[in-house]
Amino acid sequence: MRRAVVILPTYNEAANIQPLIERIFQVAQTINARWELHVAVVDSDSPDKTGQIVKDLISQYPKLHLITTKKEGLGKAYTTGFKTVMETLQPYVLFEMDADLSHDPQKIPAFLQEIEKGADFVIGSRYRRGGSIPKDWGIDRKIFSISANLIIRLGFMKPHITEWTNGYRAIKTWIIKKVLPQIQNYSGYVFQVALLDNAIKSLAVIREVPIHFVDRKNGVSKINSFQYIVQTFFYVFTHSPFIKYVIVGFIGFVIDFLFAYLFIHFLHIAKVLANTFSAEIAIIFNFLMNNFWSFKHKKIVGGMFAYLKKFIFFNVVTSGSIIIQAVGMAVSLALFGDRVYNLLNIISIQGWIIYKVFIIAFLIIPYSYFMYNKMIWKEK
Ligand SMILES: Nc1nc2c(ncn2[C@@H]2O[C@H](COP(=O)(O)OP(=O)(O)O)[C@@H](O)[C@H]2O)c(=O)[nH]1
Ligand SMILES: [Mg+2]
Repeated sequence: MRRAVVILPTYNEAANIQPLIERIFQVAQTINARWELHVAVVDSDSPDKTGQIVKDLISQYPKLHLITTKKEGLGKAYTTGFKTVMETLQPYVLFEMDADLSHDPQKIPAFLQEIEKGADFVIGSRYRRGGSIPKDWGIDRKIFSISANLIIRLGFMKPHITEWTNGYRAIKTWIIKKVLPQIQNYSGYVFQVALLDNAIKSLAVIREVPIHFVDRKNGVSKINSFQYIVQTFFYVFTHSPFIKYVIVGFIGFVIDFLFAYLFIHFLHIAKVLANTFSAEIAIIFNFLMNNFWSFKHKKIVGGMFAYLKKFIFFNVVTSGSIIIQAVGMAVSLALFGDRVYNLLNIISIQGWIIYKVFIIAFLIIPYSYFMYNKMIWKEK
């Protein structure tokens, strides 16, 4: 029999915690005999005595546990909970669930079913078909939640993962063990994004089940929206391989120009040769930066020979972009003409510059990113 432990972080959930625990243990009676369900409440010393309510319920529910922590934010509560539960209960799966009745325990069997089918990390998604956010949310809250998830999805180039921020999940213990060192410094709500990001980078099999999110009826939300938005965007910006790859590409472009200029004006090397050298320097820079920064979670292994092989591939992929540039430019010139555009009658700009920007943004960047992920920094 495998053990699943539902971790419920609480801060002032006195009005919600008892009905929630009762509902979870009702569901526990209906799940198949392969699973044994426990509940661990991680209470940050709530002044409203949430902890005491849980303590009083333990005699009635032997599979209920209470962990008490200081008030240090949601992320810290979860990491403390994970560690304690892994040491004391040897779970196979850990659940995250809000304790304000926003997450329906009836969904637990659906999560376990996905685990049994081979998932390592099951996300309860409000944005998958069949899931929902509350109808009565104000338009501002709807726009905020939808766009935040969309931006994270695109920032990480993982469009098939529809939900990053919600905390109803089932996660196999090995993943938590593996990513704990990377996530334990995220004390706030951004912890949820960091946990999923690290699980993906650990090659966890991710699945989603649709959920209906219900607004809390008792108590108040503890989220600090402003801090949350800032931390989330900062996290995506500093951890997205795609954004790093774009930054590296841009710096590589500047390096190419600088060296070409240097070679031509100071070393008086012929222009064609100078540009060939500068391009190769930029290519070497891009290769190293992508390997040790953008795609460092999939760094090349296997010594000098493996590096050399991948570096040659890298040059082949880069040659591909030169061909795309050439064909793209020829097609653009033929379609739109070799002419000057007057933008709002303020500045005039040569057509080829506009075409080049579009070719780089919509063809070269996606092409190279796709090829790097498929040929050079493959998931192992
Ligand atoms: N232990 C603990 N739980 C927290 C803390 N902050 C939030 N929670 C719990 O995390 C869950 C989600 O928080 P909530 O305030 O409902 O956030 P919202 O749903 O995003 O508005 C609830 O069960 C909270 O009680 C904290 O600092 N410590
Ligand atoms: Mg809530």
